[in-house]
Amino acid sequence: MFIDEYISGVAPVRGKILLVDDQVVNIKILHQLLQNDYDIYMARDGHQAIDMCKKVNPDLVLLDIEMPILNGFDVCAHLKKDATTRDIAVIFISGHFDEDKEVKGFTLGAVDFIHKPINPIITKARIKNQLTLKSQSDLLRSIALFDGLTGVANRRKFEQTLPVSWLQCSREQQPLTIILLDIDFFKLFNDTYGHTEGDTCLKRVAQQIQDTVNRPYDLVARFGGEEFICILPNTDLLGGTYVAQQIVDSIVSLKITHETSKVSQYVTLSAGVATIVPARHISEKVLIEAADKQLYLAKERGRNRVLG
Ligand code: GH3
Ligand code: MG
Ligand code: MG
Ligand code: MG
Ligand code: MG
Repeated sequence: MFIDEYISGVAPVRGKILLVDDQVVNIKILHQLLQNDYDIYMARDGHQAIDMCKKVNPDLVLLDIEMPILNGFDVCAHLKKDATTRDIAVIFISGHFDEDKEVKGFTLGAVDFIHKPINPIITKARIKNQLTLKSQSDLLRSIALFDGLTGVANRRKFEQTLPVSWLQCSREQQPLTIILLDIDFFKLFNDTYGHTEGDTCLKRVAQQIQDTVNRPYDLVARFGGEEFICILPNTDLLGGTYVAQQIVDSIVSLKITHETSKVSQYVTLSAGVATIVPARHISEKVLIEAADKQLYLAKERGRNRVLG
């Protein structure tokens, strides 16, 4: 996800709505009401609803409460527990007004309730309001967590993600790898071509790193000025070093001219790689410091290289 998509409006303007009801007739009514304004997806039971949420990432779910096996409350609780579906807005559709049920629904994280038989005009208005709120909070979240210049995750997002990956790898006794990347002689690049060209270079480098590191649980973040950091869960030192070398090679192949660089005629990167099988009693700092040390050595040994 890149912040520019939100700001420039490249992201789809049509909201995505998932309709969940065990009775086809109810889905049909809502579908007819909403199909002209939104992209509509449908699910007939709770399990299907959860799968669809993960697959299509809708903006909003209209969720029936009374369903066999997994009812609407169970589905909502499930969505709110999972970081990948937590931000989807949930509106419950209920057969009749029931105070206790509504309180329960809101406590679980629903944003609204609609009662059957539905009033088409009010339902449409409520849905539109909720989708507006959803897009505003998506925008705020992306501004808070993504770097405004390069579009990759920012330091805050990195600091939120590292403990999650740490815990996950610690539970599974899997290695966790960090790659720290730093552009070589970037001060000279700015001095030679100016700060605006420097910014353009940073964007291209960030995009290239992001394109190279693309497994679902990996993260690429801007760590500081011209430094980037990658989190690679379930990756050992060999795998991490391989990815780092791919990044370093791919930056050279961008052929961004850097005539004052002391290592190449093009912009290059140096990389430090470190791996650990995390445990709760070890601080995450240890891993970053180890990668930083390797990066320092990569610089010292000539730059445009990976050390791990
Ligand atoms: P080294 O190979 O040792 O890493 O040398 P370097 O010149 O890249 O390292 P140094 O830390 O001396 O300089 C980093 C430069 O990155 C200095 C700073 O002006 C530039 N920089 C940091 N953030 C930005 C930015 O947002 N835009 C631009 N254009 N330049 C930036
Ligand atoms: Mg039902
Ligand atoms: Mg630096
Ligand atoms: Mg430096
Ligand atoms: Mg540098």
